[in-house]
Amino acid sequence: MTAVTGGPSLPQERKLVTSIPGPKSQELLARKNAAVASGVGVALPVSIVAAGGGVMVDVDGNSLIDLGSGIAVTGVGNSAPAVVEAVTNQVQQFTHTCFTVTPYEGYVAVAEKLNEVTPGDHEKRSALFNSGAEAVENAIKIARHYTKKNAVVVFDHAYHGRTNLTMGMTAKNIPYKDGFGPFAPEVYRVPTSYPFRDGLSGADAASVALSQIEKQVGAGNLAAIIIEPIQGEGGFIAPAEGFLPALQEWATANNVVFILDEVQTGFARTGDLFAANHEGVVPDLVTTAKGIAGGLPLSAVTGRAEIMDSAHAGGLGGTYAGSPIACAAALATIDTYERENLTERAREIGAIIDDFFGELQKSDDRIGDIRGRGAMKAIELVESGSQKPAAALTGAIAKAAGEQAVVVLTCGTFGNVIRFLPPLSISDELLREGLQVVADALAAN
Ligand code: PLZ
Repeated sequence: MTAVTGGPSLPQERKLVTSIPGPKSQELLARKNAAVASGVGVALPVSIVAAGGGVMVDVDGNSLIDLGSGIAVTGVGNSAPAVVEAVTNQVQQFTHTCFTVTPYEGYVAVAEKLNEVTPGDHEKRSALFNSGAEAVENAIKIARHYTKKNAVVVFDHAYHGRTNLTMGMTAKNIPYKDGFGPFAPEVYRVPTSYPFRDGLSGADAASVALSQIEKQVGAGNLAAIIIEPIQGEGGFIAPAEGFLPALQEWATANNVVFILDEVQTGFARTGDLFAANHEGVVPDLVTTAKGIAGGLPLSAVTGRAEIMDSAHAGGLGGTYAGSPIACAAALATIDTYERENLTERAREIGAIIDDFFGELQKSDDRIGDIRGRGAMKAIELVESGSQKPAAALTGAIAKAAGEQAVVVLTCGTFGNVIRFLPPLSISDELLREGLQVVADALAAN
């Protein structure tokens, strides 16, 4: 097969030329199984050779509709032209120095941009890293250093990463934690707001969480509260209105650093540049990654100058942290969100998904809940006439959609949520076609 160039000029179509996975993808899968550690699983074993707009093309020539964006990363689209150009220019200049050895402008420019666009107009500083987990680890380091306290509060259904500290902060045992302990100490878990299942108002859910924090941890020991404004891997759980502001208020009153983990929700995905903005919540620190750099590995902690500056020189960093290539990509990516008004596009995508499943829900009560914001939407599937999670059905739908050349991801503590995270560069037609394939799979199961 001749090389296919990715980006938005790829034919925007769903096309099946073999069964999925096709023979060449299966060859790669066999090589993968012989060469790659089994712990590194794959959701859909198709071998991708090009991607852009709203499609991914595999080695067998199938063209798949992408409803996952590589887990909320390629918001601007895969191989977005501005990103390709910025990265190409940067690799021709220099590829690496290590910012903490000899600095360069791209890192500083990304920090300036993050300080400008993240929630709140107070004075801020940023520090750059490689992955979401690394950003979360560093946010906790910084909060502990600033407050001189140790404890960290996390929530039911939380996901914060796969490193030792962030694994302990993550709620779900299988597959993230099982057998991988012991975990770091001083991490305490409290109930979240899960309107579909707890039926509580935001204020009531917050008072449950806060009273548990006061009784079991104590503000005098607590360095930070960290929460995803919409929980991602845990099931796209959007808290009831008022929950996040109540947590923030309590944290501020108690000298506790309030951290929002916007690794999955960040950068236009939810119909605003950050999910915090929907309720006017201003975190002390915010962690970002994924959508920040159009597919290149970059993450950040951004927050109040006095908190960020409390760590001594040399206390924060990493060999590749804030790579010049990833920084060039980030500047082009953030500019693209703004230039192409992708927050508006995310809201349009959200409205299409809401309408589509809202209609379907009228005749299929297995769609228990439709939730999320913007282009971060999900359906929670239950057994008919109940709230019992329908995990097997959810898995069957994702599998069937994959076989019909639509990439969808599942999530949720109970494994019964189908999530939609399309690239914001997808067309309405492709999006609707992808949703219809999911609906057909639901009808057939
Ligand atoms: N915080 C809110 O969503 C990453 C992980 C999928 P990394 N989520 C996808 C998997 O199976 O590993 C995530 C997140 C939130 C932190 C992270 C961690 O980001 O870049 O994967 O380390």
